[in-house]
Amino acid sequence: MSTKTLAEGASVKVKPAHEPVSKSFLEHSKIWMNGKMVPWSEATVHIATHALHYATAIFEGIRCYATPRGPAVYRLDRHIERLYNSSKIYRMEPPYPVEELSEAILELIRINDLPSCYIRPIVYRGYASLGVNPFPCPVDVAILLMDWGKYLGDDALDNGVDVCVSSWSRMAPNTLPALAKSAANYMNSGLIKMEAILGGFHEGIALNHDGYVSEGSGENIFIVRGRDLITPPLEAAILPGITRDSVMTIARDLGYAVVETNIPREMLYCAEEVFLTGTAAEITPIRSIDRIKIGCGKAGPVAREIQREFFALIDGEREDRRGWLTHVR
Ligand code: PPE
Repeated sequence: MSTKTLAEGASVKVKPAHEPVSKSFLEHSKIWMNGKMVPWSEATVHIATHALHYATAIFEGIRCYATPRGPAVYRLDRHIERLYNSSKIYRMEPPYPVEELSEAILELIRINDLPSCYIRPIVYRGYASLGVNPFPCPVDVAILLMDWGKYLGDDALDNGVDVCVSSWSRMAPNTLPALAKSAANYMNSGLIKMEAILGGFHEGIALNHDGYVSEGSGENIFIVRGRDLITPPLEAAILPGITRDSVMTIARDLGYAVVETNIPREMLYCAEEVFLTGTAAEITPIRSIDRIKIGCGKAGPVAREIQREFFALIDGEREDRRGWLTHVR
């Protein structure tokens, strides 16, 4: 646990996402596949799997945190709801009731006896026949547990990251639905991410089809202006992030005004603070954009305040008033 002192003297503790679980441990873990607990080595798919050729897959990324009351899944219901909604959009709803899939996640964590982990449920078109038409192929479901430390680097939460505005845009409306967390959308994310890495940045921010700020390759984005927290609206081709929703709720509780509106690119450069949100990225401050220093060039006080509230729930320092944690045991 690292402790940072802000200019104003407030002490901020940022908890690591979870204790690391070794790769070899995970490779001996069980994976849930179509209702069965399967050893890691046997959880394979055929090369003719439809999803491999046509990206016919929907997935989620969920964190299970180590809390004082044992492992707890963060906002499980909302993630499952988004998984089913994404699947509905693509006419490939999982052949299991919501409750069964939620329980399967909890059971998998129990069976693998993990204190914390990153959960990756995936719904995909399996093997029947190739060709664009997905209908003949079965809808298969799997749940994989992984270890995922800090998404954008070990010190990202404390020190912030350097990002660029990507030359790639997010999907235009009527192309690929941005509200669905589909594998296909991540080909776009991959282009944004590779360009950023090759340019020496931690992450890339994409604009949308109209040239307004959309989101990072795997995160939503917020800017701070005084007591206002501004974030692009759903129609800016963003994934409706669950961390985004948590941050908006926490910020309102703290007395900030949350505004969902189009953000012109240049507003990023002049913001007092900019930060990214996501399950993997949690709340990651941005210290520079296109090599222009943002605010004081380090994690700003608003991002730190929201981080503190976010982790206070997980650390058991705040009561879980909204039922955001599902305890595994
Ligand atoms: N936008 C995108 C494009 C995105 O991928 C994520 C999550 C978000 C916003 C934030 O959504 P939420 O997690 O519900 O707050 N990205 C996942 C990681 C992507 C990856 O596999 O890499 C995640 O954070 O789990």
